Amino acid sequence: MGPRLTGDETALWLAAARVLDANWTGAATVPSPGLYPHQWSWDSAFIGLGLAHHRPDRARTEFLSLFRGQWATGLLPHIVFHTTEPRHAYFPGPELWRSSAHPAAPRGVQTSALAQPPLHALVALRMVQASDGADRAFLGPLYPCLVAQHAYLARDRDIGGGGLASLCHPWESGLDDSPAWDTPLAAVDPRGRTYNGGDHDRYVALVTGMRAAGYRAEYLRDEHPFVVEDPLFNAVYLASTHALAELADLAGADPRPHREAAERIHRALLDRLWDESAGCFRARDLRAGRLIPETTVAGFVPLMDPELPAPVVRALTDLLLSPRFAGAAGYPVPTCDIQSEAFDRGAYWRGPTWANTNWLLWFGACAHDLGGIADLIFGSTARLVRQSGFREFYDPFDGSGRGGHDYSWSAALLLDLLA
Ligand code: 2M8
Repeated sequence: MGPRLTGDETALWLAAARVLDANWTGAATVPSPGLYPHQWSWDSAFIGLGLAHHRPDRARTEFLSLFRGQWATGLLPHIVFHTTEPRHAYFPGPELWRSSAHPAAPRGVQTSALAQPPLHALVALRMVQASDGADRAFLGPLYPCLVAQHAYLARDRDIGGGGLASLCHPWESGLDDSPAWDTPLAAVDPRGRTYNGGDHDRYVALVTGMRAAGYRAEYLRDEHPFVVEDPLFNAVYLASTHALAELADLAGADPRPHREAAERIHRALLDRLWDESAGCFRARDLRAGRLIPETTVAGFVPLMDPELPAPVVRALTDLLLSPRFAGAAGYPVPTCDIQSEAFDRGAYWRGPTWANTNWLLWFGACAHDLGGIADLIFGSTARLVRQSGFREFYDPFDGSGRGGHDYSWSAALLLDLLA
């Protein structure tokens, strides 16, 4: 155990470490036992933050397992499948993606064909900074993989041409059923499929359309019906691009292309996603050609940008602390505007508080020396865990736990917050 902790914090630390130990498969960490039996991309990044304090050797193995799934295009898939045992059935499994049939997909491992928020370079940097030097050796093989991951986003996903990466599926956002996706998703033809009904048919239809087009970038650019630019994804992309420049220095490579890329993403976030009249960032629907009016927690994540202008930071913090978000929630930060019609305190990404979005906002608050907000988020996250355990998500009013139990990222991020 690393940091100096109070007795109560020590108990929390040990409980979090036990969750990570129990969810460790020998090669990676499952997000939650039973519910999610494979490896998810941004879960692994959050888990890496926690493992770096608890088991740095496992943090390295976790990343190497994930990057085994990387495609020749540079795409780092959002799921790397680890088991085919029927008792671990998860839908959609490898049969939906058929990655083995694709020439750019890796051999010997099955994967999805979507991205997730690219937090990995930022986590790799923190792993190296936290380590005694062992991670430097690990950086050699990892650095080119991170560069390829970012190059894929810049080359194949800048569909709007303005410097941001586009999402082609709600699953790529990490906030699957966020109210922000309701309108662009409603425009997708579900093609009569009946898997689980409703949005699920559209989720599957989006994948089968991509698959039928061989996951080609030209199809995504010209024909795919769901294309959005998301402030959370792109803020994480920007933070990781800054980290990539620092990693380049450590790896003896040229940091300048990454600095230039960061400058481009920083400008594009402000030019394309900042809504001055609303005082927040919003997602842009490229097919409808407009900003999506829903205000969600994703709109605050650009606080991770250290160069965000002071008036923008002020507008964001005012809204974050208002009764629409933290001001009315006993356990901030809810995923959706409490005053929105779409808000639902118990429904997944439509209202509850999550440890991982809290961590992103905590990181953003620290980047701007917003000590009060950082403390508020740290305190809320610790209270949630103390009261309800390491759950998947929490009711923002009474803090009761919802969804999966023994959730890896809730445990891992608590370790990082305590450390
Ligand atoms: C959830 O997403 C998966 C699909 O990728 C699902 O709904 O089955 C989301 O919360 C996502 O952000 C997360 O990475 C994944 C595993 O924790 O679960």
